[in-house]
Amino acid sequence: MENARNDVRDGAVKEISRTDFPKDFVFGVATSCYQIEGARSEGGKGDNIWDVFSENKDNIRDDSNGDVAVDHYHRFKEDIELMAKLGFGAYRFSISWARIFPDGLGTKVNEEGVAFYNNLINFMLEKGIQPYATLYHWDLPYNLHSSIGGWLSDKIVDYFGMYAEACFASFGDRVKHWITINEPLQTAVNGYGAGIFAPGICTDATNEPYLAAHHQLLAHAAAYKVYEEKFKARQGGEVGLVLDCEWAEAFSDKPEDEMAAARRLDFQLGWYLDPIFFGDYPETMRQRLGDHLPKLSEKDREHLRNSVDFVGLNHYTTRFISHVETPREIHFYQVQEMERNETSKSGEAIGDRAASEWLFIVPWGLKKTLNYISRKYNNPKIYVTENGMDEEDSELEKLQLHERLNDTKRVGYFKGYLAAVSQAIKDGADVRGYFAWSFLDNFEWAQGYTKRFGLVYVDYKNGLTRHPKASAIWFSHFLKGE
Ligand code: PNW
Repeated sequence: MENARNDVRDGAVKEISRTDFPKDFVFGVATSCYQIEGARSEGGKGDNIWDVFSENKDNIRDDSNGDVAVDHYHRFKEDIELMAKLGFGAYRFSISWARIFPDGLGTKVNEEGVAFYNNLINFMLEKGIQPYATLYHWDLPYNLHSSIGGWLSDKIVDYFGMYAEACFASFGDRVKHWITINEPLQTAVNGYGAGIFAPGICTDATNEPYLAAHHQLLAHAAAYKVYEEKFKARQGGEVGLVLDCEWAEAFSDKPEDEMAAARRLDFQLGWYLDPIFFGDYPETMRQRLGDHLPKLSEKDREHLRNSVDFVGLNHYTTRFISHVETPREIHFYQVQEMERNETSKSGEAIGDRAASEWLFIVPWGLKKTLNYISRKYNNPKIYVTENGMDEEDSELEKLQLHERLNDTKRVGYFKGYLAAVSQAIKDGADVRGYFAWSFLDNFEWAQGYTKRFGLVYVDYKNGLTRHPKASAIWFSHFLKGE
């Protein structure tokens, strides 16, 4: 057991090279529109829930917002050129729903919004970069929130279907990899439970997160169905869902800790993948949540069944999980009857910490997560759609620019995690690609600009200029086999 962990532990990493991966393995970088685009009211865009959520300064740590963000809307050519120069073959970006349908209602496509993404996609292809497009990365058109209650309403399913259809019709001749929804868990738990993400709802955390998740699943299935029925034969692309999952390592070999760790994985991945691969929510969730967990009708099950061509995994970190007896509360974390630990039973830290308090550097956790998905869900095609670490802006502020760019810890992170991916492939997991989060420093949601996840430094105080960090240069050498 210890050995299995040590082989990819940070610091003990053998040099990883491009040849450790299959020839056609895809390497890319990832971003999302609200975090980078800016241009809040340009090009006919409507407001989304993050535009409005960030107007309340209490919601964002540095009182900031994405009104300008890193101005990718106006600088996309420079950004794509840099990506190409570094040698990345793919780019995972997201489409702003409110640029395509400003009020979300799906009545009239906003042609200016379509034009922006056409330009972006065409420029990527011109530079030899394959587009991986996410339809929903947390930025619901505000009108769909205020008029119908957003993800709490079953009406959202049809609206999302219409939006997906418009995107497939407009961009599907060139985009061959689609992600319907990014991390439905975060939207459900933080958007509709804890209220720390838009739309900031925390009125009924015993029911609403599960309802919001349910509707996201059905919306995903609706989009998958539209693609299958109307576009797949002609366009030949694939559609997947992106889930976030930190690895859950049992705190001890006591059966109750092992069961708690297994339960933790059910509450992260099984919540979404069990309905898709096995036809229902995990039994562990049903037992604990009872009627708080919505029921899937026969029709829902039929739509959901096998509704992914690939599984997208966003993975950042790992925790030890131990069993705790908790009073029967329905809140997402308590109801799992577990506790997350940052140190092992023998008191050893699970890994070095990055800037975010939840992010510990534990490469072996990615290998285990990939192997788990592969074994449990009959070896689906997997893309690692996000993986990366952050640094604290206020710490970097104390340094000269050239020192800020010397992100050796991040280089170590990528080496370790890439080695873990290559080991999972050797173990038999069908991993097809890897996307580093994030291409650029950007708006880190409730943390504003205080956390930097980029391979490329953005100088917020000097005209938003871009400066590749050591990790970007390292990646570039890695990709070119140097
Ligand atoms: C992702 N966790 O969210 C998002 O997709 C990105 O938009 C975001 O910028 C990035 O990670 C960094 O935070 C996460 O609890 C949410 O392990 C939760 C976790 C990790 C990532």
